[in-house]
Amino acid sequence: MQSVIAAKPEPFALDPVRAALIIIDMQRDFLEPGGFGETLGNDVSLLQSAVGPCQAVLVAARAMGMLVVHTREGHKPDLSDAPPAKIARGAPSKRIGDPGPMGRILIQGEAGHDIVSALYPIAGEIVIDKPGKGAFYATELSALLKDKSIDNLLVCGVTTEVCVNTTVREANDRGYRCLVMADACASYFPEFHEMGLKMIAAQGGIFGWSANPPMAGAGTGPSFDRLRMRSHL
Ligand code: TIU
Repeated sequence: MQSVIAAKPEPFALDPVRAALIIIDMQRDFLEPGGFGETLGNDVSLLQSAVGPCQAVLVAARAMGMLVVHTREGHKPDLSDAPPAKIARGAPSKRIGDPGPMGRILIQGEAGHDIVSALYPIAGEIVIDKPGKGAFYATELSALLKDKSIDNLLVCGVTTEVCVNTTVREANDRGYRCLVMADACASYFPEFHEMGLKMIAAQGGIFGWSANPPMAGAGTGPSFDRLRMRSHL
């Protein structure tokens, strides 16, 4: 059943059979103290605002039988997929691969690399491990979506202007229609969150659409319409 979601710059027609929900990098390394986000000098508590709205979107997507994809940014234990320029960047308190309170920073298999418990994947959902900011670079995501004839993506997660934006730009160039769930994204920089969303929907939707997800705890239903989607901006 097709839904029409209130969105910027115009309503977004959603056919759940041809759509996937992509939840970007809702990992302990970004959301909890002691992980990669904090080593970069960020206040990780700023990302908590996305958890409830992501849960609401996830509940709705599961109720609609939509394909759900979770992504995780991180690297192999031997760092063979971590560009030296990425490891050397900035002046973090700990570098990628260094030991931290949640295990080695941004390394696959460590506690910090895992998805936060509130949004943990269930059986049948797909987890994509990505070495870059975009979910398409050096991953199996393109092949997976093509195999399932999916050409519409609902995107949420963190951070708005980094991995969410990069993924939406990659997806847009590959022909996907992307709807970014505004309140279900967050940034360490509130002004970048706002501008990151505006950049996507400006110029008639140059990279995609933006909308607000259903209110957290709004319940389940067969379509996003019934979950009282709110227009963004
Ligand atoms: N630093 C920052 O804002 N983000 C990242 O490094 N990765 C993601 O956004 N996932």
